Amino acid sequence: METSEIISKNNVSISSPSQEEEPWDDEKFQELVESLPKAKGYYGPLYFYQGFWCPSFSFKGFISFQKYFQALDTDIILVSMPKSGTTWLKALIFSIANRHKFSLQDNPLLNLGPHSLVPFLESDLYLKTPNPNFENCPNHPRILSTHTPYASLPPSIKDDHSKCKIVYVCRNPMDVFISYWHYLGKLRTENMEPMSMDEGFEMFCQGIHGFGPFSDHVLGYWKANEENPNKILFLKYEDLKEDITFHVKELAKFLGFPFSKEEEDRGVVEEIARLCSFDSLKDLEVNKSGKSPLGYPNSVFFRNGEVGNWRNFLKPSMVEHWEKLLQEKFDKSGLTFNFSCKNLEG
Ligand code: PAP
Repeated sequence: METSEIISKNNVSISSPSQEEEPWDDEKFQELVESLPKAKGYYGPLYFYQGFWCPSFSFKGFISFQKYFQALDTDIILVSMPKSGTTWLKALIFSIANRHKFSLQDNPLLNLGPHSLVPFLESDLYLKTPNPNFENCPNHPRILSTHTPYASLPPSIKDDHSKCKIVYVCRNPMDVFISYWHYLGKLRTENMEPMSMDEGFEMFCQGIHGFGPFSDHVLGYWKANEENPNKILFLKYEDLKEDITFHVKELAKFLGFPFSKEEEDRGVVEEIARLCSFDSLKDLEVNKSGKSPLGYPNSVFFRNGEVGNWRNFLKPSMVEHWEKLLQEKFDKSGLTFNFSCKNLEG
């Protein structure tokens, strides 16, 4: 069933939560869960809520995050679809914002994974408690991360008065799917039902995947960036790969920590880019043998970090089908991805 059909069938509306609402008890939460459309998902069940598919394991965390999170003007909120460059951006933003606190040789990234330094809101901080103690946040100013679609962000982040910054990173959906597929393959347990890549791909195309549909997620932030470019920075993984120095400088400027001429002359921009590069992070002991706050091996966040790796896995017929669907969605937005099948066979 298409997501749009599910939306109309279940009369799902996208509403912002009110801060005055009663705190949620378990019973109310269970009632909500029971009322929601559900899908199998290729890594555990998904619940359809406010127009997106939320992984069941982070649903409670998401509800608490949306209801109770109070943004500070100094907050930096990193948002992404899973597998779009979250780990990379966590490392970059952390290093840019904290570069005056320690030298690069003492950067905590050398001993802690990016996910330990920049926690997820719904699937880490609010997953553990509806009232996280931000005093324990591993970074100041607070750099926090979420996969939540724009329409469902807590009001305190989107508020006209809020001066917090949002950095959004997106990636070619074909690479997102392939990255996701390998990631979940590594985390799958024996008691999960097997699923073929064709079946997983079909679900992704229909928007039935964690925080999907992809197009709604990306377009939500694309439009928000068009309306408010000083608050929301929209980045593409592929653009960072092409010119990381330029984007590190842009990121620093946007966040309000621009590099001085003296820093640029000393090569600080290049040093940060190098430290946060795929090869450098992947080879750190902490990312080879350490664990993320959710207990996943850090190594699952580093596969090959390539652009266009999907060409090794997807058949032209699969790409053609999905490309048509995406083109309809992105048609007038001005946002494009490279779906060229050059190098594909069969
Ligand atoms: P998350 O949203 O679950 O945290 P995320 O970090 O977005 O995951 O995705 C991991 C992808 O980013 C992997 O892509 P791949 O499967 O296509 O290889 C991973 O390799 C890539 N990645 C991780 N760190 C970096 C980095 N420093 N530079 C470039 N790509 C990276």
